[in-house]
Amino acid sequence: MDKDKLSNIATKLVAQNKGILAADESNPTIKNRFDSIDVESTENNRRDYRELLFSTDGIENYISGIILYEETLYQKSSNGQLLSELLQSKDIIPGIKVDKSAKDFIGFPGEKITEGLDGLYDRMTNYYNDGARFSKWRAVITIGEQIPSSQCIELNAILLARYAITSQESGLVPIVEPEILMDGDHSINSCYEVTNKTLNEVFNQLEKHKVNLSGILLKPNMILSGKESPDRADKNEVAEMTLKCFKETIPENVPGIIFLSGGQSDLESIDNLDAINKLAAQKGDMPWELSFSYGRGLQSSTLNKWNGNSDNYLIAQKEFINRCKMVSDARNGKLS
Ligand code: 5MM
Repeated sequence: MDKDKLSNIATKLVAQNKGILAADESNPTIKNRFDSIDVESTENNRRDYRELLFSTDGIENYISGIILYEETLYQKSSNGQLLSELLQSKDIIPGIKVDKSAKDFIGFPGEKITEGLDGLYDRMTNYYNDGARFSKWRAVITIGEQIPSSQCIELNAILLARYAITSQESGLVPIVEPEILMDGDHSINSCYEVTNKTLNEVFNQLEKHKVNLSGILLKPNMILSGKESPDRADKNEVAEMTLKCFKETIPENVPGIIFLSGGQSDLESIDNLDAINKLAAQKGDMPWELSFSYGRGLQSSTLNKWNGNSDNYLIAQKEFINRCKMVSDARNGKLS
């Protein structure tokens, strides 16, 4: 494991103006997205849609890296070029989702635990040889009646730490993603408390398992009210609470925080990112880059414009580049 190499990649992924596109939907998830526009989730359709995104002119000005699902790493574009090589030719770094998804946490109803440690080092070594330079593992924490349990937080944190050290050993920068879901009617204070507890435990385990913090990126949720909360906090409160929580929990040598968009609408996720960066600039003492690793926040409007119809290709690409620029402006706190 070359420490400098890892931290150089991590730093490049959160370069000014830039962030990450999460295009690593597993097959069940992309099927849900395609169902919403009535498109069948075949291997070709998944390839066509992702090729549309990746080949959009100019995205390299806003996108530093793209997280791929394993299938996509080995797919070729319509003119026979590997999609990962298409990305490299634009100086976009290919990454890979390596977890095997969140499964029911047996004995703890309503909670999930992420699987995927078996054979992980060998898989990641192969991904490195096939061009990937970073990886991602997502843990999911649910807020509800009597949950999350401390067992769920602790075990997910241990698994994130084992994943992260294994990833660094294989040469891939780990993106550590503990997502507190926004499903439910909880208050912003509950989200703050659960996120605080979870991030503390995640960094406790990362340190115990000897993960080099300057060679990771953290992919957390923002501090938000639950989706069904009757009294949802506005973007200014979201920004205040998010930065307060991070100052209390995230070590200064982590180079970057790349938010997920979660269950927010795409515009809400962009507005909140902008408010967070505006406040960070005002405060002036944030040690980490505050960027994005958006899936739905970047893709939703493009997916709808495409609608599975090749006649809409250019219109969809135009939508995508506009959305990339907007999210990049928000990442700089410069959304007008
Ligand atoms: C793009 O979706 C990723 C994979 O999800 P599944 O394992 O459920 O298929 C997901 O991890 C994603 O990277 C993050 O949730 C961020 O995406 P959003 O849409 O929340 O920004």
